[in-house]
Amino acid sequence: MPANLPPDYFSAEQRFREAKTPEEKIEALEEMLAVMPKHKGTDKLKAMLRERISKFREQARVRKGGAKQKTAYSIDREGAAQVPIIGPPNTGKSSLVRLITNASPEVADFPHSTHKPTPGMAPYENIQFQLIDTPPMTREYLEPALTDLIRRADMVVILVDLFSDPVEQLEETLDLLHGVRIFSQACAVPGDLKKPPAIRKMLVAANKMDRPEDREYLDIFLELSGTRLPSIGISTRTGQNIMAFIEMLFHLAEIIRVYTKRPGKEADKTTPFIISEGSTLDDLAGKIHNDFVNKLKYARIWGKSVRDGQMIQREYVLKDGDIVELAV
Ligand SMILES: Nc1nc2c(ncn2[C@@H]2O[C@H](COP(=O)(O)OP(=O)(O)O)[C@@H](O)[C@H]2O)c(=O)[nH]1
Ligand SMILES: [Mg+2]
Repeated sequence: MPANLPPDYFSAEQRFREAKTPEEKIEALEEMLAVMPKHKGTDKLKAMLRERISKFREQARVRKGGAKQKTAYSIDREGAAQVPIIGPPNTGKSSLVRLITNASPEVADFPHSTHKPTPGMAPYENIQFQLIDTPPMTREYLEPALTDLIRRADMVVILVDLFSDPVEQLEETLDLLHGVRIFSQACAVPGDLKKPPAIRKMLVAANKMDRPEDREYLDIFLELSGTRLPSIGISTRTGQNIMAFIEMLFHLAEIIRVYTKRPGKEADKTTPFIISEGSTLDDLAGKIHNDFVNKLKYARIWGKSVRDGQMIQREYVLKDGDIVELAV
């Protein structure tokens, strides 16, 4: 069992043991996965939990007695992270997904034009994020399948309209999430919840910042909302800050890209291993193959903060962009 598991993990594990239905088991397992620290030594445990989740999904399916219930809201994760774009109607969620992914959800100047989630892949250098366009969240109607999708995601973008009371829009969206026990990394979780909360990394993007002078409105929004979430002003119309937005996703995801090579060969820089920040050489080896950890004779590294070809130990903490030569 990896060290440093947080108390939330053990309370979810307790719930897992007490769960009676496959659905309850899945919920608890997903929470265990979500609260697990993103550093060394958790990869195997994560794989095991994912395996158990798919086992209980199968059980749930058999119990329901029918073909696999694939709804529009069960979207398989692809790429480095799954990121729903959520928020009130008309803030530009569909426009954003249209602009930076290969998907083309419908954009309209009236609210509620999006009825079902649409995933698309957004490239960042040599990796991709899976963004998901979603139907609006309002106090009048909150789709339970949407909140389930948010719970399964790696992180969440709350998109507000800089010119439609963004303070209220952000507050309303956060209230709705809190109502279904989904909290951000930046807020205090109430202690009196009947069921454990889900903590998701969140980012706030204020859209429609089309003109340079609109920057002032962004500052006012940030000041008035007092939000401690990472925030950025963007415009899907002009493309303002769109690259910076994708870069923020990369930093929030807390992942690094590492390339491997065999002695005497060149590294393939097009297909990185995507691993959690803080992962060690041992974690990387375990990810390549179970046996690899034992077979590994030595490893050398090329990177920004090391001497070229320097030998590294198993507990060496890898950095984004490192090239590792693995000798077996
Ligand atoms: N001025 C401006 N309008 C935008 C921008 N992004 C989207 N819109 C408009 O906002 C309206 C709603 O966009 P849509 O993407 O359908 O929003 P959704 O309901 O959140 O999916 C449409 O009329 C868009 O053309 C932007 O960056 N600037
Ligand atoms: Mg839409």
